[in-house]
Amino acid sequence: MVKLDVLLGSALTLCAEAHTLGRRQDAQIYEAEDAVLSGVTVETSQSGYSGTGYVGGFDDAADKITFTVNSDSTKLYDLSIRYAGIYGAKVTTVVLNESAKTDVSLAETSEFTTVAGGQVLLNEGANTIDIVSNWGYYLIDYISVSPSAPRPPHNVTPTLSNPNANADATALYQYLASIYGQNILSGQQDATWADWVTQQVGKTPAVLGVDLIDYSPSRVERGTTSTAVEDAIAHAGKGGIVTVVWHWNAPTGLYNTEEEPWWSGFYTAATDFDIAAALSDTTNANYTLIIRDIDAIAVQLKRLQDADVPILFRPLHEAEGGWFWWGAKGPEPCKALWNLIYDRWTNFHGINNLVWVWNSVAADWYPGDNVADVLSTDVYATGNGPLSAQYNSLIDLGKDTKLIAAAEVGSIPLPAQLQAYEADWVWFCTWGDQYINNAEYNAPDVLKAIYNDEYVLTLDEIQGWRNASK
Ligand SMILES: *[C@@H]1O[C@H](CO)[C@@H](O)[C@H](O)[C@H]1NC(C)=O
Ligand SMILES: *[C@@H]1O[C@H](CO)[C@@H](O)[C@H](O)[C@H]1NC(C)=O
Ligand SMILES: [Ca+2]
Repeated sequence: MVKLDVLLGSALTLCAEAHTLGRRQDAQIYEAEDAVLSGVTVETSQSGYSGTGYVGGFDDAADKITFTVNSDSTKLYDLSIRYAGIYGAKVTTVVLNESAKTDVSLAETSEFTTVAGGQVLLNEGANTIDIVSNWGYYLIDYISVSPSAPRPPHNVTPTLSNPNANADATALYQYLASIYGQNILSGQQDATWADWVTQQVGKTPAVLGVDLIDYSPSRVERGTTSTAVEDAIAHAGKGGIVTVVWHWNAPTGLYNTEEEPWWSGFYTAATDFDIAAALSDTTNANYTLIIRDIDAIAVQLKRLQDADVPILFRPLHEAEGGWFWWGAKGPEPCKALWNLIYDRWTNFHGINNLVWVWNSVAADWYPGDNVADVLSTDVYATGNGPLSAQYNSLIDLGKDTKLIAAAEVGSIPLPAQLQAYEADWVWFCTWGDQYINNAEYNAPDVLKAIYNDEYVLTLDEIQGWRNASK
């Protein structure tokens, strides 16, 4: 169901050039043409390179450049990549010492330009940094590293964006703020997979993720039922925290073909529903259907509110990827839809148990500090890395005034790396099926070690969280 999230989710790493540029000091440059090349070649036809050339020919998954980078002590560095994206927007993978991986988006460019590649923790002596193909078809001029400046203290907004937020939501937000930078909450999507985690590692995730997908009217009218609300209430009853996503099946315009069945109707590819057209005129029949759907989900949110369950609520997720219809027409209609749902649920329906979780990284998609409480992104890289490039991009997006969450992951970040990189994700939520139950993403011993690490909070360790920050 999230296959496309996986293929394209990695593209969510967006450039945080300002972040790196602001911090750059003593940059050491490593020319690609002087590094160890595997399956790639030195070229010179694209002008503007540094040194004696650049490296191209990333056309095979295993193609890579291996840089040997020296450090005089163990410390954190900001990595930059100088590249040209003359064949369009691509993604590359940065691999530190053959283990920690970070996916970095390379926007389309007509000339060489520099992009932030996140941070790398280099040990004293020689370290290796690989630039591995991933989407391929880009040109690499050099990489550079410069010691990271220490992260200044966070400056998290003390109150929720909704002035009428209820005591449950406020307590949840204050609890999250109280652990921010000290711990990470463990999380798992889907009650079945949360149970699986409990059986495998002997610890239960603190956060349960549920999906309101099957309450979408265009699915209900085709016979779907859901226990997402019951699952959420049950987890809250055990002292847990709940996060909610909504794969909103388009209200109408589902192709419903063999390739694009009605139950894929949240994908852009499965519907011709046009969010920009629907929002352009409030008397339009499709605007009415949008409202119908928002109101249908309000019924479910109210059940949670009535059960005193506050929610980390993440609608319109991964919008900037464009693979879901709410992001298919660019940032403006998406932001308008966000403002509409925010207003309708809070002000019209009086739903005040929500902590609003925004899930895109790019600044032009961000609806604003006044309608978001947590910034988040979804990352499906393997390697259990700290996802520091994405974390730093979200710090920049919210100017470090918002909590930051890894709302969907494949590979869970290693706690030691999170601390070393100061990547203070306040929770992670692993997706189900092959992401949690697959050694490629999370080896069984690694999963056990993560869930038993002191830095990682599990259900037993968050009991009484409502009163913890009072
Ligand atoms: C990376 O690998 C090199 C060589 O194996 C080793 O000397 C270095 O300590 C490693 N660095 C990290 C951060 O693991
Ligand atoms: C509503 O959306 C459907 C599906 O995209 C489209 O066929 C129809 O023309 C739209 N209706 C209006 C009034 O725009
Ligand atoms: Ca070069």
